[in-house]
Amino acid sequence: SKKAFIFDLDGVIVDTAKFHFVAWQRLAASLGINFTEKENEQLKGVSRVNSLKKILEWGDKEISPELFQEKMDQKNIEYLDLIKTLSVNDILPGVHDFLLELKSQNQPIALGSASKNARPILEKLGVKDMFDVIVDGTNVTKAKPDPEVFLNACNQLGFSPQDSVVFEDSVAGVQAANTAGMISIGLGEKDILHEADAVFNHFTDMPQDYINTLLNK
Ligand code: B16
Ligand code: MG
Repeated sequence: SKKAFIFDLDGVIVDTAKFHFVAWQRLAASLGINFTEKENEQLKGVSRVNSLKKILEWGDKEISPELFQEKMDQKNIEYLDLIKTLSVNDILPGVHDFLLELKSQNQPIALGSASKNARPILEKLGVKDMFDVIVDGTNVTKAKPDPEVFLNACNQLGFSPQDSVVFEDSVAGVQAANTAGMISIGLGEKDILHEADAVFNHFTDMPQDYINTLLNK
């Protein structure tokens, strides 16, 4: 039987977190704020607006709405510059093979990302056409841990949440999948993503037995 397979983008399909980090760090510095890697961890899966709000909060700084908008634009320009050389070589280990396996079984595939840059990134990676449905930061109003992004994806694919599987690298994303009543699979560290139904370091660590169970084979 079929399931809806929903993938987060940053941290699951491609490691863009390192580029978000550099861009946010430069931006924070321009405001005289020190921004650490630990803080960056908390921004994973968080929208651009909410990320800047958090950085200002941590730096105990207030700025005008005009400057806020300017800083958001500036961050995205930096980020786009950092990711301009992304290519098929940047797809995380095992992702492409797993997508191919799902495709060969005619399993529906969706993207569920907070990023407004999701479509051009999937294009650079050469996998955009493998997605039947793309839900990203341009379609969604409520950010993870709100389940909106994943519910929207499974609705568009015509599946119920119980028959949907979500792959996530962020705590907020795992919580969103759980709240939606979906199967949540964490990609990353077990102690950080302990709320997920299962956690693997990479797709290459996901045993074939486990994949078969997901596919009810
Ligand atoms: P953008 P995901 C999220 O993507 C990132 O994890 C997060 O760090 C970023 O701030 C957010 O997208 C917004 O991205 O600035 O490109 O719109 O993990 O939900 O795929
Ligand atoms: Mg992510």
